[in-house]
Amino acid sequence: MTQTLITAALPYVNSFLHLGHLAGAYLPADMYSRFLRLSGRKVLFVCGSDEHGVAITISADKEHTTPDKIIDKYHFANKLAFERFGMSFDIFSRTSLPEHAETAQEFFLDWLKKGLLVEKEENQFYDEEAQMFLPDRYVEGTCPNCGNERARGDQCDNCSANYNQTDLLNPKSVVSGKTPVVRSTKHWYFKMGDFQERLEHYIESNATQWKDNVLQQSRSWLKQGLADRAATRDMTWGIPVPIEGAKGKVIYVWFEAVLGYISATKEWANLHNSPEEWKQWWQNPDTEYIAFLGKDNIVFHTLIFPMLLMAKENYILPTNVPANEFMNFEGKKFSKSMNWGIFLHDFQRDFPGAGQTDALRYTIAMNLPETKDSDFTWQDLQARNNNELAAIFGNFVNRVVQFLHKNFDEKVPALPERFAKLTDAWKLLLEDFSREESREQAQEKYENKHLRYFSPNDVALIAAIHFGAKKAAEHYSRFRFRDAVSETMNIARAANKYFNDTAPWKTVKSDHDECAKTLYICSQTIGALSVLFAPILPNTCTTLSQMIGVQPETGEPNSELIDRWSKAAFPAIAEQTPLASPEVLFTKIEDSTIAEQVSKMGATTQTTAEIKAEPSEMITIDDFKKIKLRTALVISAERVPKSEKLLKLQVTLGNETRQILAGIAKFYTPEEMVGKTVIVVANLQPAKLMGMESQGMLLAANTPEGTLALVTPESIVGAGAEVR
Ligand code: B3M
Ligand code: ZN
Repeated sequence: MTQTLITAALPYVNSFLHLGHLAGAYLPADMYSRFLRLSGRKVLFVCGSDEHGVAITISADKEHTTPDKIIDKYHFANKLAFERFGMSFDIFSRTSLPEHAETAQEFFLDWLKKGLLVEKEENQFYDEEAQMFLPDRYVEGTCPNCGNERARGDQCDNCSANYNQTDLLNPKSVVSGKTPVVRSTKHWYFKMGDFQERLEHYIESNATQWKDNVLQQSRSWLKQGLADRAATRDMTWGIPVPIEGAKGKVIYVWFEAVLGYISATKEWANLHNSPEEWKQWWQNPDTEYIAFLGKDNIVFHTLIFPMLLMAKENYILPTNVPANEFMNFEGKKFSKSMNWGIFLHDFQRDFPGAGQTDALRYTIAMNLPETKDSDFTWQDLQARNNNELAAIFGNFVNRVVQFLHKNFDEKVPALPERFAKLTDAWKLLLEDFSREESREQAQEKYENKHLRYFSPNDVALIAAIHFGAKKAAEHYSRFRFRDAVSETMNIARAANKYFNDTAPWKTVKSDHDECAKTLYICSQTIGALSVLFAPILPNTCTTLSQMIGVQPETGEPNSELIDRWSKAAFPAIAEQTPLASPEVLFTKIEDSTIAEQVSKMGATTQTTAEIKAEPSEMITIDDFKKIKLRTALVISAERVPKSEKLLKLQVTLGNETRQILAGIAKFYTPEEMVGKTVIVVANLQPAKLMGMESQGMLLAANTPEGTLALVTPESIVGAGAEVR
């Protein structure tokens, strides 16, 4: 295959982008696109806003506005935030465009013509007060499978079970809060079962290439058997069902949003005055198609979307769907309502520098949830920025550029007569390396073979670049982005070691020719790093290229199809190239900056004045010391019959077990509690509740929404630890 189509899941425009979105789908997709372009591959990188579905209408209700205003607010905000984050989309479209509706309706009519839709009357919840049928997210109730009391209409976030909304227990309308009635309504169901075998074959034919998490979810859906699934909804917001008798009904968002990748490509083709060119991507067997997304979107891209493409015929299918898991924030899931997480536009406001954006990219990339959930912390951002980007990469560049400014007339050194043929020898050395499997082998074999031109230190550094670039490429090709980034940073480490080991500050006096050669090699190394770091640090690599007087190449859209990656280890910067004035690539992030950000985490909207205790509430330190706070591990948990509020917990304080009745049943399920480490008041007089003894009290914070959030230690401390 000669070209690669890349899509990133179309974000719902119901809220701002946060760091979890970037880690789940967008940063990996951008790194992959840039890496391929830098490797000379023809790439089309497609994304856009997902503007239909109940996620939008719920958000509009919450913000007391209308869906069309909500989609504009978040579409443009997200588009700008993506641009500032360095996303190199070829097109960032939106599914509210007429071209998308045309595409979706064309597919729908094709399904009808091919007999893939069956009309069914179905029971659905109807809110008599709001006078509307209730789409899935408009109903909340108790999950029929696990008892989670905050389950949504069609899917339980707690146990991932899928069910018909009328199976929900104790249903409540999200619109009016009332109990809905059941009314019959007609919908068009897609006969997914017709594709069971083809999809099973499709999944298993990719099994050796796809990630386990993706295979597991896809296989479990197939194992349950693909039942008919409603492809329409009773809603006014969305793409109208294009047939008689379907007034007030729209195409179910997941049956049209994935078609948004195709309509976005059509928009791209039109913008390039080549309206038919979209077919060169979607209807061309020479296209490799990689779909990036988070784990909650997997089956819509491995089963639903392939099924719709199979139904239409002549379309390619995803070659790979390298879904990531979730990135949490400071140990907890992102929560807009609890102000827990970092919105991208907030980060960009507080850290506007291009290098700071790259520091965020690097920190996320080094901690991507590729096989399991991962965690973003402010401390990690500071450490990655200060101890790696600044202290390793930035330090090497700064020392070389400063040295060149001071000792080589602000230019890349000319090679002395003695080394006039150095680049020819460099070529031969790389040919030697290309016959070796590992850097260690190559270094040992050749460190004394080219002594006429290269010292063992020179060979070591050139080997680090050659094999580092090769390994990073292998990692990118297997969607192992963390490994690719680590491999690249190791090259910068080798470069720093080279500068130290060759000690040019000495040879500039003792052997100027040797010094010129050393700094020539350092200059070429900066050139190599400006290509190899580009997928991760596009802003820094642009600055770097300008500093060393070369054209920036960072894998932008419409790049020339030149394979710069595999040539990165070979000199690309001419002798005597004039240098621009040195710039600091990464400014140190101070503790105070991090402390300020940490203090904002989960902050309510209350001002500090409102929080200040009244004088009468003031206690002395001795008063406080009377309260015995301890960590406790929850070893069992169960509901209390006839109580909506209480959970009966057995907790251990290390050397003793206590029974505690806690009023948290509305916010935590028994399953969620077992294994949690909580903070308890251990010297509280025992109390009788519902005839049972409670021997202590858990600490929990009130949230702005009136829910409770347990107070837990931020790192593992065990049970019975004193809390002061
Ligand atoms: N908008 C889900 C999400 O934003 C959905 C992805 C659509 S990809 C076609 O998480
Ligand atoms: Zn459940």
